[in-house]
Amino acid sequence: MSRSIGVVTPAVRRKLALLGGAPAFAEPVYITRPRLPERAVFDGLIDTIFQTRWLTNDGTLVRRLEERLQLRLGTGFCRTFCNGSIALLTALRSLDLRGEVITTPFTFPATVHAIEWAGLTPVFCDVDAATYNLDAACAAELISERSAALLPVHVFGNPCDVAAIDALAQAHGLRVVYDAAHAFGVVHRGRPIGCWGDLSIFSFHATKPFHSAEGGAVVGSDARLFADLGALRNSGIRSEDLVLGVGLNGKLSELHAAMGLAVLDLLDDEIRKRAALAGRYRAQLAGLPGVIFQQVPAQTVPNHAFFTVEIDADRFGCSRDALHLALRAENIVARKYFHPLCSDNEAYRRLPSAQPQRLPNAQRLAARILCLPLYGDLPEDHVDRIADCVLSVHDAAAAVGAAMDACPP
Ligand code: T4K
Repeated sequence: MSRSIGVVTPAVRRKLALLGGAPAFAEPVYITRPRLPERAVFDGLIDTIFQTRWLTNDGTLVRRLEERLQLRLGTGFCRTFCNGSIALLTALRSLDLRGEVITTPFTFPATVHAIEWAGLTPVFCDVDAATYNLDAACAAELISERSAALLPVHVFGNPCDVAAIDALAQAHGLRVVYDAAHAFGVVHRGRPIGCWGDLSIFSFHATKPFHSAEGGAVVGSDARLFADLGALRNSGIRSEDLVLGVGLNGKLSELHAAMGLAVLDLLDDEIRKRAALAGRYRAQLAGLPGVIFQQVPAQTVPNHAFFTVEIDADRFGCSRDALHLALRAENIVARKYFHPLCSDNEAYRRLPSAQPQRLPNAQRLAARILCLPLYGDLPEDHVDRIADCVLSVHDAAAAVGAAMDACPP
C-alpha cells in the first residue's frame, strides 16, 4: 500500500468493514479518553481529604485549584463550579440581564439551554464558514433594543473574532460572555483565552484536555462579579446572616478538585501529544478531495481539543453520514459534533432566528462536520489506521454511499 504525506496517491486499500472486510479495530476507538494522573499522585491529594474531613464548600483543594487556574489563565479571578453548564448559567445570572442573548446554533446544547434557564431569549446568529465561530457581521444585524448580551463559543477551542465581537459589544452597550468550554489552555494574540469579554466559562468535563471528571469555571476581572458568583454558586449565601439573590448549589467538591489538581500538571504534555497527533492526521488527509479543515486564526496556540474534518460530499464522493457509518463499522467512534444544530431542537425551533434559511453556514456545517478520535494516549498507529480508513472510504465512495442508502433509517 502506498501513501505519501500530504498527497493522495491511488492505492490498493483494505476492504472496508461496511463492504464485508474485517474491522480495522477489534475494540472501539473513542472520540476521546480522559487523561488520568498517576494513582499515587491522586491518592496523595485524597489523603488530604481524609485527614481534614473536608469534602466540599470552599475546601483547601478547591482554593488551591482556583489559585492555580487563575495564574494559568491570567484573569482577575477564577471561580470553580460543579460543571460548565452551571458555570454558564450562573455567569449569565450574575450579569442581571433581561431580554435577548445572541449566540451560535453550532454548539453543544448546554450553551443555549443556559440562556433559557437564565430566563433569557436566545437569538441564533450564523457562523463563519471557515472558522465555525459566531459571525460578528451577522450578529450586528441581529442587535435590537431587546439585546442584552453576546454569547459566542470558541468552538472546538478555536478563538472567536474577539476584536470584532468586543467592538460590537462596546458600540451597543452589550455584555459578552464567552463559552470557552473547549478552549482551556488556548492562547490567542499572546493572551490566555479567558481574557476577553466580561466573563468566560470553561468546562472541566472528563472529555476535555484539562478535566476534573466533572467541573467548570467562570473567569473575569470585575471584583463585584467575583463576589456575586461566589454567593450565587452557594445558594445565595453571603454570610451567616445574609442571603441575597436566587442562588443554587454549583460548588465543585474536594474530590473533583483533587482530580483537577493532578490533571493540571499533565496538561502541557497532553496538549503536546495532541498537537503531534493532529499534525499526523493533517499530513495524511491534506489534499484529499472534499476534506476541509477548520481555519485557525493567526496568533493562536491551540489546545487540540478536537480534530475535525468537514466533508464536501460532491468532492469526497460520499456524504459525511456515509463516512461516519463506514468508520463505525471499523470500530472508529467518530462523532458528528455539533449536529443537530441547537436551532433545530424542538425547544428552540419556534424562534424566528432559528429558521434554517437564516443560518446557511451553520446548516451546511452541521451536515458536513465529523470529529475524529484525538487524545494524548491515542497511539500513532491508530491515527495512521483511522486516516487510512478515511482514504479507503474516499476510494470506495460510490459503494459506501450505496451501502448507506441501503441501510434502514
Ligand atoms: N458549552 C459547550 C460548547 C460544551 O461543549 C459543553 C460540554 C458545555 C458548554 C457544558 O459543559 P459541561 O456541563 O458538560 O461541563 C460530551 C461532554 O459530556 C460535554 O461536557 C461536552 N461539552 C460535549 C462536547 O461532549 P457527550 O454526550 O458527547 O459525551 P459522551 O458521554 O458521549 O463521551 C464521549 C466519549 O468520551 C465516549 O464515547 C468515551 C469517552 N469517555 C467519556 C466519559 C464521560 C471516557 O472515556 N470516559 C468518560 O468518563 O458530551
